[in-house]
Amino acid sequence: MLKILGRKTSGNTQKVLWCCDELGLAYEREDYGRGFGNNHEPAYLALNPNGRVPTIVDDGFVLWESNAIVRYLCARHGMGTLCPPELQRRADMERWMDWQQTTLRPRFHALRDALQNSNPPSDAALDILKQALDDAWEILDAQLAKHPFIAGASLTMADIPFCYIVNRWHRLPIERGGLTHVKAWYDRLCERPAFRRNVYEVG
Ligand SMILES: N[C@@H](CCC(=O)N[C@@H](CS)C(=O)NCC(=O)O)C(=O)O
Repeated sequence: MLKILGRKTSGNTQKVLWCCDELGLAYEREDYGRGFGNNHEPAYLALNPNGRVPTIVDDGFVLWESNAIVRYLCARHGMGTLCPPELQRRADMERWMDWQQTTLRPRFHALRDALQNSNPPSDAALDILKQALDDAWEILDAQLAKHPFIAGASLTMADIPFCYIVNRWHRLPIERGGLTHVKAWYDRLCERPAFRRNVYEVG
């Protein structure tokens, strides 16, 4: 059976848990990572030398990097639903998945870390971080103006990696003006039981 190693409070693990739930996959999950203190033990490092979560083991096949795991699971179990068979449709979705990791994620973490810092930066510095994140959200907002989900009319693997960021961004103590399409998309995600179970209710 598919095994998922990672604490459920980890945003990157939430991508994999939500994905499995949307696909209706059975799996076993074991707690690894912050608080559990076992992700730097030799047995875990032998699977994932980064000592980060999540890692999956699927019939002996070991994979780490959350977005690579989502791609793998969707291609294996969601061909024609979460993963399209057409190469160009798939490349379009993978582009958004990469953009989540390389563009949105660092800007979100920069703002959130600054807000949570016991010695927070000045308002002007916070405004710069917030603007950088809003600039990225604007790009996604324009995409979501075209259709209800990132890559079309229904949920696909393109949406999955955004789960924890859009959820946690809605909980930051900041003004979230505009971005109406991002907000409507988040409301749409929150209507999905699998999203609520694995992301919204965990935080
Ligand atoms: N690029 C990796 C990042 C993995 C990562 O940084 N995971 C965090 C949790 S979201 C982690 O392992 N933190 C340390 C810990 O939980 O002990 C991925 O997407 O899987």
